[in-house]
Amino acid sequence: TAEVMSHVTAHFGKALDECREESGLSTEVLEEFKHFWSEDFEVVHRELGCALICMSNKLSLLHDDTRVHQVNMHDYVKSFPNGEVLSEMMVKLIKNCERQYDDIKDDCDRTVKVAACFKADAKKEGIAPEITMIEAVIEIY
Ligand code: BOM
Repeated sequence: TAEVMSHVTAHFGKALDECREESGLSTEVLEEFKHFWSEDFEVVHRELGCALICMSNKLSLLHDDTRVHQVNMHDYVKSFPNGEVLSEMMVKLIKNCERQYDDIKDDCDRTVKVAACFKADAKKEGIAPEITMIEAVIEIY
């Protein structure tokens, strides 16, 4: 659900600051991670892909080839309130997006495409959070 996704986003977004330097993602492109879900934020910058890899690695959510680690992602999402209702759907959507962009060799380029695909599909499935929902839980983490 979007409610659960707001928790995951609020927690996951905390890793952004640690990853700014190595990813080269400027605050002009993305000031706070919650804006990832904003209607008018376009998921297109290669640096965002690099940042997502860096952030995910801090939480051991990826394999060495940067594809999602299903077990760890499952456990991570399940660790949030009501997480078990979102974890399977989330892994399913990401895997489905990974399949569509498997031919892109550059890890950062591929990951930003996967992330854009995931954002679009999450909206279609009604599990994309509103910014206000993320703001409501961001102080917990
Ligand atoms: O093969 C690439 C795997 C990387 C997946 C990253 C997709 C995540 C998109 C960004 C949105 C994040 C919101 C919550 C945290 C999810 C881990």
